[in-house]
Amino acid sequence: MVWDLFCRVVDNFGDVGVCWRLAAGLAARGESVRLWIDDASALTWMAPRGTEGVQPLLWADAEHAEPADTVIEAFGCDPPSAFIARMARRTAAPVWINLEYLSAEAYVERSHGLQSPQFSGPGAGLNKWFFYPGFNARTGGLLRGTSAPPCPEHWLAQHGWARQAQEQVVVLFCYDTTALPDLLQQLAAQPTLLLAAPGPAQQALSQIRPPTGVRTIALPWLAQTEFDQLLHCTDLNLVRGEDSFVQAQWPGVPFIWQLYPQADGAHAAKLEAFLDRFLSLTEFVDGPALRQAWRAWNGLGAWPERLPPRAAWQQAATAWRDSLRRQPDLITQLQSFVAERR
Ligand code: TRH
Repeated sequence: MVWDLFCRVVDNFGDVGVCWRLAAGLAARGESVRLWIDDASALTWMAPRGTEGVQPLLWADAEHAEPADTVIEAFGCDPPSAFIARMARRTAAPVWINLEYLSAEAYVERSHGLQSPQFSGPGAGLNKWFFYPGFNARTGGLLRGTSAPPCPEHWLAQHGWARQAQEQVVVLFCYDTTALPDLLQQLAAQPTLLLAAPGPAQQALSQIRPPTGVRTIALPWLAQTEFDQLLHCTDLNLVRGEDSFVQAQWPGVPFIWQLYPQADGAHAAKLEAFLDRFLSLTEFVDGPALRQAWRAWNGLGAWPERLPPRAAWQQAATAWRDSLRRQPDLITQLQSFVAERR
């Protein structure tokens, strides 16, 4: 089956990251994907070799294309109106889905799977379905990488990131933050190898001297499959936005999430909603310290005196991962959702 997937890059790499992961995941299950994207530049490092079954195409060229059986717009990105008009003219209307942003808030369960009949505009007569990713069976589930097994032996060393004796390995992928010195102080309680992603993480590190015991390496942009693998080879992952946050939940390794900051402060409620779920499911006794650390990392409070003890935190991350594995992943759910509506 052919899927049309529309992706508009607003900023950063989450739009392209989610769309590429979805497209590659569908292709890995035998689907054919036309990825209509307005700025494919990040794909040069994120997916340098592409993948069979996914065809990246210029957004503007969709104006003249014939719609396929399924049309997905990521994050309400509004496909070109000429394309939507052609969808409405098709004898069998395509299944049209809006893939929404991820949140653990309660509205997601209420909104997942709702339809929005189109009464006016180029798509009049069509139905658009809302598909919400999420953390339980009443949502559309989560995207998983197509590869990334547990860390292969010597993987870090092969990349030049070998850990030295006693070192913990920490990935740092973040936005601008004033909380970095506090984080580094906490990490320095143990010898640490900090692997910093390009962008704000490396810029911030270039302006401070890390405390004794913290060794830093600046990473290049990695292909998405390599980045996924890296998250499985570490002791702690600091991730951001949407897609790296989801992928940091699969290894069963402690993670700290920096949310995409929203001017109206909506990210604060999003953070609490996720932690409420995580802490209640895992019954993590050091929940208050974890919550305080996450809030602090997001500029929403002061650092706790210490990070949660690593063994218990690790156990909680694994329990959480196991619970997520018990629900069908997003692509499985999307395929059934579409099949039921065709
Ligand atoms: O880049 P982001 O901050 O994206 C953001 C958020 O998604 C935010 O919610 C959204 O509103 C905004 O974009 C538009 O973080 P995110 O979501 O983790 O996306 C990063 C992608 O980059 C993810 O797919 C992982 C990938 N990546 C690599 O492939 N290689 C790398 O080396 C790194 C660091 C990331």
